[in-house]
Amino acid sequence: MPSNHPNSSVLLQRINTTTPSSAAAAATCNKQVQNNPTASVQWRMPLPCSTQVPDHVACFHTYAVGQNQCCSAVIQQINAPVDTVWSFVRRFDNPQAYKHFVKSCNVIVGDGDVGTLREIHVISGIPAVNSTERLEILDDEHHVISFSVVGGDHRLANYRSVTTLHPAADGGDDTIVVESYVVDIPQGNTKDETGVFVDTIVKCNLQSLAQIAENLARPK
Ligand code: A8S
Repeated sequence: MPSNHPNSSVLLQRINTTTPSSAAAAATCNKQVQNNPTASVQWRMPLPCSTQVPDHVACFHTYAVGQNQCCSAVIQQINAPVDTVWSFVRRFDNPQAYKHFVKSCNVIVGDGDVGTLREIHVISGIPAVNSTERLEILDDEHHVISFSVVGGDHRLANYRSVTTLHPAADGGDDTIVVESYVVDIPQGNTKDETGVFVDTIVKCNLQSLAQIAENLARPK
């Protein structure tokens, strides 16, 4: 690996996801490292090594993943400026603006700051009814939003996701959206099945986000 690569430390962490390097990965990202040697968590960054993301973005997508958990990421390039895409993504109170599986959303506690709780109801045909979700990060400067699932009638216990936006490196006005998550593997399902299920939902959401933002950004 070339030592002058701007993201070299991050790449190293992504390749070495086993316990010895986990402390380094977490420390670089200012995450708390668990000292319990018997704890069966691995620090993981579920981004492909071929994906060039700024270091501060990569850190947000670093997770402590338990043995019964699944962790993955979806990346979507959108032909619209970051601010346009962010105007949809930041609206914790209005996920249905681009998430087509969401039928309705009500804020039940809070006013849009970290700690705000929303209850969403999903459309029929999905093995879920509703979900209670907590806003964990809302960073308008760095374009980072994160929420966790804290209740509801569905199979995705302990779901937590982080979505970041950054401008595409290859010029133009494109935005790169990175959405990663960690979730418990439901009883009766494999890690692969869980990953396919959740990746599909996240991909649908990001494709819909792309369509809406590109439509708004397109010259009339
Ligand atoms: C999101 C991401 C996900 C949403 C999942 C993965 C969910 O809303 C749906 C089906 C489920 O089984 C779980 O960003 C849950 O919203 C569509 C109800 C949480």
